[in-house]
Amino acid sequence: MKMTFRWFGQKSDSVSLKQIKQIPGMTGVMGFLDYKAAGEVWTEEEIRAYIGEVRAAGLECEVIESVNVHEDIKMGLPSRDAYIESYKATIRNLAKYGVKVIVYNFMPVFDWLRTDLARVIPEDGSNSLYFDEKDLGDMGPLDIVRRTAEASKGFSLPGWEPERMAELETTLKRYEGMTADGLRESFKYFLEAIMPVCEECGVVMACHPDDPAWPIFGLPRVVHSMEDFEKLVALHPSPNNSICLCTGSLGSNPENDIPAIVRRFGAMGRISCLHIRNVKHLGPRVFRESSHLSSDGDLDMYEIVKAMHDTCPGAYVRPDHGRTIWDEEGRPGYGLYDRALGAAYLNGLWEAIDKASK
Ligand SMILES: [Mn+2]
Repeated sequence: MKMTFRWFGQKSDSVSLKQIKQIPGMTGVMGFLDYKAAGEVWTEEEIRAYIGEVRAAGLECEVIESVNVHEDIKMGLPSRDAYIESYKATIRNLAKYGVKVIVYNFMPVFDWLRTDLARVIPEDGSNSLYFDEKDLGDMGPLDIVRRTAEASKGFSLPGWEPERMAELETTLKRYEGMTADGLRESFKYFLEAIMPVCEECGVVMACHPDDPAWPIFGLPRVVHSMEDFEKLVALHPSPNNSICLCTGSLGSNPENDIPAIVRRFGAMGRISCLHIRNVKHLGPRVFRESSHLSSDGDLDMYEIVKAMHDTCPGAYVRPDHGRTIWDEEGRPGYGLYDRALGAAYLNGLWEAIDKASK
């Protein structure tokens, strides 16, 4: 297990590299350039600057997140080839600076989605990200974009980049008639185009599951269950076509057996990294993000870490979203305190499981 932390860069993160470095067991960051639009090439200069800073703080940057896939690629438009060429250029540039894993997703239009970014947890007065499908029905896509932007406390939110959301109505219209199979066809085309480059420069692509783990606003989604992952790995046989196993995203659907999914694809060598967090189900399609502790949510963290230990022990891990606690000011889900507690807890589970296995 290589323990890491998401870091948005000096200008846009409330957490410093020094703070990250001081969390026990931290080996590096999962890097992120929050100002890059989907389809833009990440230049060598930008990558060198970001990774240089990380390394100067004594941390590694072997995983980069959210190199977003342009909507034209997902829609399968003729213009996709140019965007795929840009994507390949970004892969090559990242590889030159030691990046080994790129996390991405293939969700049309919307990335992760919540209906409240700061829902108070009555038991202890902390707050966390919250979702209720009923609220979504009342709001509609444009309302949810406006509300999410307003609630972001001035921080950019990954997946909610303003330029992606600006043309929302047009984009939604263009997806009309797109089926899950159609989306998968576009996915296959994308993977077939980029896999040779990944193999050539030693970069593994890690697909992040849909969050929440079902289709929203009538848009198809194809990465949110054991069956979907079976189809995803079958889209391209290369081990460079891998999964970023996000327990909280998959866990939004109580029917997903996360430890079983980790075991299945870990044993196949298709899990290169994990986002680990816990969720508490409050009703059908209603949930909040809880602390990492198993008894605070509905996921069994011991079983998840054990499955990882048994099948993909070398994977990169990061504590995913945390609650906002101790009156911290920061980006919703990405404060320091609760994620640091999550990392410490995961380290403890790992040590116990590892020693017991010997
Ligand atoms: Mn995640």
